[in-house]
This record gives sequence, structure tokens and C-alpha cells, in this order.
Amino acid sequence: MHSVHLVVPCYRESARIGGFLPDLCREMTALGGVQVQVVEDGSAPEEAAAMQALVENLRASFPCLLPVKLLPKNLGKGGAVYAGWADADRAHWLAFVDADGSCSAAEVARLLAMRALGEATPKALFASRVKMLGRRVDRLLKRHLLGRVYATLVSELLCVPVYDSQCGLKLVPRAAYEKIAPRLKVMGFAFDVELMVALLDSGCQIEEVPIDWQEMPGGKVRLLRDSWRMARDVWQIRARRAAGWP
Ligand SMILES: Nc1nc2c(ncn2[C@@H]2O[C@H](COP(=O)(O)OP(=O)(O)OP(=O)(O)O)[C@@H](O)[C@H]2O)c(=O)[nH]1
Ligand SMILES: [Mg+2]
Repeated sequence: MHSVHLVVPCYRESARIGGFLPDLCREMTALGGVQVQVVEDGSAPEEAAAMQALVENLRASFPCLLPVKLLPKNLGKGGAVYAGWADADRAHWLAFVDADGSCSAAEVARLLAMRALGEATPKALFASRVKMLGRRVDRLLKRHLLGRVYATLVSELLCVPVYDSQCGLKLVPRAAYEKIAPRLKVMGFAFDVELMVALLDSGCQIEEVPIDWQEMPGGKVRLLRDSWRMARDVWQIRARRAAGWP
């Protein structure tokens, strides 16, 4: 049985994931107990076919890599992560990591290795892009600044003192996720804000883990359009939470 089900949500990623996925599979094989699943989120047919070929090719060398999950239409990053987590079999932990390798495979392994074994109420671990001594975080200034504004909005509106709710590497105890899954409605880029608040409200503790991060070219988050949607989602999460999470 695999202990961790790690999803890589992908929208038009066959060009960027080629460098990262082999490294990830190598690290996860060395770590042990992890199954890796690429979820293809309704990209065009040629893109989906390219991704499928890439994964099938790697599966010959890495038994930890599951077949690609192809979604018939684009659900958004959160939708893809949750669709993958629904296939977790009996894994005790659910995780996701961005496809572009901004967070290296070695950093993924470092965070997954921190999961508490055998604790009665295990914590969720959220990677966090904190610039601090001993860590390396390379991000474009405009993304860093927008990230700080967003984190402040999340902290103030939702009363959660989080530094970085949007980092693309998270690990959640499966039992904690299953308790809150029915209330999760956000499927876009703000899904991890809702996930975070719902976990905290249900009594699951979350630890932010500073990681190394390297900005990669070809990012798909469109700063103005997506930031506006993400801010609107935070507002709606706040309203639903105040109403007792209908
Ligand atoms: N499922 C799904 N995933 C998406 C979508 N858009 C982006 N992603 C995935 O979300 C992850 C993060 O997207 P990126 O394009 O790396 O985002 P970015 O613009 O680089 O932003 P940062 O990485 O946070 O700096 C990647 O794994 C993408 O494939 C989408 O519409 N659906
Ligand atoms: Mg990125």
C-alpha cells in the first residue's frame, strides 16, 4: 500500500513537465511509499496525447507512476487536484505539486519525509516561499509583491495568519481531507485557500514549511485576471464560512 498519493495537476504542461517528472519519479522511488499521478486537466487532444505518451514512456522505468488521469474538460487547478485525490486508493496522505519544477523534486521529497508517522492527529504540511536565511526563493518581483498582497488579504479577511497560502506543494492527512471534502467548492487557483480554512476549522493543524523555489518561465497564472478571481473567491469563502459552510 502507498502511504502518499501525489498528484501533479497539468494544464498544457507537456513541454514543461519533461524535465521535472523523471526527477520527481526518481526521488519518490528513493523515498518509497509514494504513488505519483499526473492529472491532465482538459487540455487540447494533441496536448493530452503528448502527455499520455510522455507518462507511458516513463512508467516503464518507474512503477510509482500511475497512468495519466485524463479529464474530459478543464476543471481548474483545484478540480484537477481533487479529481486525482479521489483515486488515492488507501493512501494515508494526499499531496500535490506544480508541474513546472519550481519546487524541485528534492524539495518535494524533503517535505514528504517530514510527515508524522503514527501520530493520532497528524498535521497538514504546506510549503511556503519564505525568504529567510538558509533558503533560496527566486521569484519575479511582481509575483512576489502580488503574492504578499494576496497573503495579506487572506490573513485579514479569513483571520488566518498564513504567510503563503498559494505555494504549489501541499501534503494533507487523508482522514482530515475526507471530513471536509463535501464542503469544498472552489476549483480554481484559490482552492488551496478554501482547503486551508476548512482544514483549520475542522481541527486539523497546518504547519508552513519554508522551501526553496525557483521561478520557471511559462507560468499560466495571469496576474490581473486570475488575481481578481482569486480575491473574489476569498470573499465568497469568507461569506460561506460565516454562514456555517453551506
Ligand atoms: N488543472 C489545472 N491546472 C492548472 C491550470 N492552470 C495551471 N495549472 C497548473 O497549476 C500549476 C501552477 O501553474 P503555473 O503555470 O506554474 O503557475 P505560475 O503562473 O507559474 O504561478 P506560480 O507557480 O505560483 O508562480 C501547474 O501545475 C499548472 O499546470 C488549469 O486551468 N487547470
Ligand atoms: Mg509556476
